[in-house]
Amino acid sequence: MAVISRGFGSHRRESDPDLPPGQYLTADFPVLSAGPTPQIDTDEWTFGIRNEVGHSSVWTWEQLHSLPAEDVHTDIHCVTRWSKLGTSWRGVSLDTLFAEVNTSAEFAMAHSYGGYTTNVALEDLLDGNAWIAFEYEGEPLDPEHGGPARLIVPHLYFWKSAKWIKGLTLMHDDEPGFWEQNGYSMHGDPWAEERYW
Ligand SMILES: Nc1nc2c(c(=O)[nH]1)N[C@H]1C(S)=C(S)[C@@H](COP(=O)(O)O)O[C@H]1N2
Ligand SMILES: [Mo]
Repeated sequence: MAVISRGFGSHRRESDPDLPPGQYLTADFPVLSAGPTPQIDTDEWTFGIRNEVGHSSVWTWEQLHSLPAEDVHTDIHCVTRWSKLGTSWRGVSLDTLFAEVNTSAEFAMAHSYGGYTTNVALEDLLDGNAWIAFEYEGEPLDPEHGGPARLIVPHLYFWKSAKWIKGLTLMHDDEPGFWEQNGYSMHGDPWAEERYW
């Protein structure tokens, strides 16, 4: 008779209901960056949202921190198949930032310091779905994980969560970002396994 030690093996973990199909659990926090880590001084950091008629709302680091921040407890899922459950972040909700933006656009292109881009639909950014995060597990966000601040859109695969976020450009029509031009899904829902096209 087989001896089953509960709580250690991969069986319990891989059948975890919080794990999307085709994902495995990891306890560490891998770094996935398409290029070098940019060094951005918070004195020079800004985040802007440019709407579809070219009007920009821009926040300095200080202005971002004058807005109400939220603690976010969430799972994250990378398309390379690792998932990490129960991560903790602190940041400003995109709903708070979009309160200052006039738009009828349906899509956004996220732009990062360093040149990375990724497209996200506004419905995936609003209604409590996305944040500009500047703390991870109670500490300032590590530069290699996107510090000083990154976008987090945790219900989509993690490539949509642009590190070193610089701004959003709003668009009526969806356009592919960096990985999307290289074959990744335009949407990226891990529960529907929207990995590649
Ligand atoms: N600016 C930027 N953001 C990025 C990336 C990148 O290369 N550059 N990689 C994406 C991918 S593919 C993943 S899985 C996550 C990885 O985040 P991490 O390095 O904090 O784990 O960041 C995403 N955001
Ligand atoms: Mo990724």
